[in-house]
Amino acid sequence: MLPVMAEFKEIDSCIRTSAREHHNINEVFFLCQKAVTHPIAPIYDSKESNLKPAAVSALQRIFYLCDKDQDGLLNDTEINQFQLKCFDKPLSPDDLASVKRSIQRWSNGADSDKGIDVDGFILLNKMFAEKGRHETIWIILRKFQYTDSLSLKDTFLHPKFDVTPFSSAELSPAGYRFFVDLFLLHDKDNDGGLNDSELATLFAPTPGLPPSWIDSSFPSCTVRNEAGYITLQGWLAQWSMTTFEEPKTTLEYLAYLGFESSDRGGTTTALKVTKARKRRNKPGRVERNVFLCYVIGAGGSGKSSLLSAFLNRPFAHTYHPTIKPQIAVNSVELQGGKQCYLILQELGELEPAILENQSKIDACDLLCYTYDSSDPDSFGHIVELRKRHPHLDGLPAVYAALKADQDRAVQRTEVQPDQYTEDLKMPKPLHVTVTWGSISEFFVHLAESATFPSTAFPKNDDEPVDRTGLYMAIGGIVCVSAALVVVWKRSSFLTSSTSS
Ligand SMILES: Nc1nc2c(ncn2[C@@H]2O[C@H](COP(=O)(O)OP(=O)(O)OP(=O)(O)O)[C@@H](O)[C@H]2O)c(=O)[nH]1
Ligand SMILES: [Mg+2]
Repeated sequence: MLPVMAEFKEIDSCIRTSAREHHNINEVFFLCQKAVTHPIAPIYDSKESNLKPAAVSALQRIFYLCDKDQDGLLNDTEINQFQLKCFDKPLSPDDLASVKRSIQRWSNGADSDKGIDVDGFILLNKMFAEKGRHETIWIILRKFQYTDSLSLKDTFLHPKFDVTPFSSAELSPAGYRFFVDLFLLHDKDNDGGLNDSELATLFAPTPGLPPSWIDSSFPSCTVRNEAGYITLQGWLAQWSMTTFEEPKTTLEYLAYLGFESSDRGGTTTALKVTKARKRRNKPGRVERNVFLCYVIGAGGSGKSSLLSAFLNRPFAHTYHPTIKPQIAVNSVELQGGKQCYLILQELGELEPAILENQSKIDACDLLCYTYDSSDPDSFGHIVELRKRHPHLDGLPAVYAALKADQDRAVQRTEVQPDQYTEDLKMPKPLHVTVTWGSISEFFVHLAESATFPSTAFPKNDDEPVDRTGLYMAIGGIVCVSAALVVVWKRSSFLTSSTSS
């Protein structure tokens, strides 16, 4: 058999057996079974005497995930954690020393005192394959959720996670913690930003940046430092937005990046679903932390500049009309210190299509109508738009008169903006400009309006609501009723005095 086996490498094993003498009966069935449950062919190329490329890249990814401190080496603690995860038992110090010795011998004396590097790890697995212990490799691969064809299990990448209508997905505290730790681990130079190479190593165990990030020209859609590198604040804002818009992508990347929940609950424990939002103009706070706001208004009214200012970018005089929709996401601190994330989206050429799309409208938390207060032809766009899309009145809205640093022009509309909003029983347009530092207060106002949507709806006389929030509203009701009591008393006094 030996020459035959030497010629046909795909022969897994050969064993002498006899039914009459009951010799090696169990063994032959064991080998047959093993050939099926732990096949060598997908992981080892016997002709080349090498692990196959797909197996090598899976093992490299596993090495990377086990290298918790990202120093390029598995130290003793990391090796033990790996051993426990895969084989449910620790490695004895003697075994550990012998593993290291073998690697050292095979790799021509490379120093493995500090730990095992990725080449050593691959070499170790190659040794398993060569010694016929390839089931060990399969145990490792399967523990890390690989299928028999060496792809990651679909149920692992895409677990069941439903977002009910009128709800949204957000990161849970465990999810935020994971992304904070990941950022800090990869900011090797401690400059508070992830540069291109740091991002590349962070995304090494994944297929690369999520496609939607590339579409929204990441990282330009979120907060960056002076060098242009994404900051921790921007990183968390980016994941908040991804989770809001496509929770499946976040779940997929949590799996690729090695998220492990404390209670073995899987990647879905990093997410949560918000309460369904029913009547939008109901007074009170919406139980969400991530809000989507469409910024709509005439061309050149200053929408893109507003998005830039939201990301703390310096003001630019040059005008580049927006064609593709643009996004800016950042965190905002509400009055009282609570933090939320606001996604500002300028719709570009897709404005009519998005405003006609019911699911896009359902996903939107707030509209920000903008016009250029120095351009007499700017406000007309809002008037037209509201006429053309009457269903927009179902959304809370804020009116913004931009470029307040310039001379105010009389708008060529039938009614002037202040009167227009007053007729709608809406708060008057806020005059703001990105050239003043106080613009940040405007973003807080947007976030507050999304949080307390009833404040951004037409004022209802039966239910007086002030836009400074629910507490003010309650105060208002108390004041009105007190006034009514006084009036009633006076009139009853008058009637009683006249009758007497
Ligand atoms: N003085 C002044 N100029 C501003 C202000 N905001 C924007 N601009 C300028 O107005 C021009 C148009 O601004 P954009 O932000 O590109 O306008 P936009 O609404 O995004 O325009 P479209 O994308 O074409 O719809 C640019 O040249 C800006 O520099 C502001 O507050 N004050
Ligand atoms: Mg623009």
